[in-house]
Amino acid sequence: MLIKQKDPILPSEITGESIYKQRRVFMQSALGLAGTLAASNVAALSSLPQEDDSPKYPGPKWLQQQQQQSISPDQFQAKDKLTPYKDVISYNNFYEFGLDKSDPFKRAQNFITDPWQVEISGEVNKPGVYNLEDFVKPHTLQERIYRMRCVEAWSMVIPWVGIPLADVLKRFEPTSKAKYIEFTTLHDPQQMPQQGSLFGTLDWPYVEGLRIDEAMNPLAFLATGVYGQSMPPQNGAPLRLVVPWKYGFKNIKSIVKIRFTEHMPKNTWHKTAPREYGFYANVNPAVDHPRWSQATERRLPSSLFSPNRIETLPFNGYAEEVAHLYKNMDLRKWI
Ligand SMILES: Nc1nc2c(c(=O)[nH]1)N[C@H]1C(S)=C(S)[C@@H](COP(=O)(O)O)O[C@H]1N2
Ligand SMILES: [Mo]
Repeated sequence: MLIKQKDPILPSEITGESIYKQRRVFMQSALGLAGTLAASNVAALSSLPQEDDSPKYPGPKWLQQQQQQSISPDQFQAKDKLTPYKDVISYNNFYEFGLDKSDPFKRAQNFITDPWQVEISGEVNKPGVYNLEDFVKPHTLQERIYRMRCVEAWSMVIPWVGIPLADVLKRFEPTSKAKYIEFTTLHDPQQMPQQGSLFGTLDWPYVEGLRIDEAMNPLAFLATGVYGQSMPPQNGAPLRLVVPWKYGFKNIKSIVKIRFTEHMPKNTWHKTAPREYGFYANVNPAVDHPRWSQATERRLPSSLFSPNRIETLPFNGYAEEVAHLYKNMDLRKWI
């Protein structure tokens, strides 16, 4: 990955984080009322941190309604301090919109994410093209607070909204030949300037994959939003993968295709630099990237004077949940 020796732009001057936390406590107690939300509570649920002037992304009506009906905080709630909303939406990797961390925020604001369809194909009994609404509606939205560790050695803590990947995949009835899942990002050079660039960066569209047992692990998540609302375009609206024990590049954005396959998919970064990036990409402080150490990370927000460098944990701190998936594998080889 192209590493920029720069400090993150927009270090958090104002954060909406404390208000957000209060709201979450409120939300949990409101949800405790066995679904009897008064209209006033519903209004409170949909309100976002007011002191933060960062843009909000309302998303489609049906999703707003679903968010207001219920977002259940489930068991996966990292205790780490949340990365402020401002940083989550303005320090991004989304190469389709440019290579600088600030490019996605600057260039993705008009990205059309509604209507949206997802094509399901390959080794399944129920292939088809589904409207995002039909894809998401059958599920209860959950909130999960996960650490996200980029392979470039920075990290964030993000409150995602979304649905468990396993629940979604099972609906399409995978056949016994489905050994891997392949995900593909939208290809639309009209909207994604870097896809039309003559200075080819990546082989578009962006592709990622998981082994089926990884995809079925309870941690694997399909996110439709952050901070209690719909996904900002720069974060991969309207649907992106979140696999928190793996390096950030596995978390493919703006998904339009999910294919069940017998063979290991060729993921974009592995194709681009096979000696530097593998298929598995499990966070591993013991195996350095050929060009830098993976032993520590900069936890955002971080600056020159306050780098906030912390130790990187095996499987990004999720070993208990996922280490068993790799027990017979040499993780120095299978990077
Ligand atoms: N389609 C697509 N998905 C992508 C990327 C990308 O360039 N294109 N970048 C990846 C990388 S390297 C990281 S670290 C995360 C960043 O997610 P965030 O911008 O929401 O923090 O998205 C991942 N998903
Ligand atoms: Mo990344």
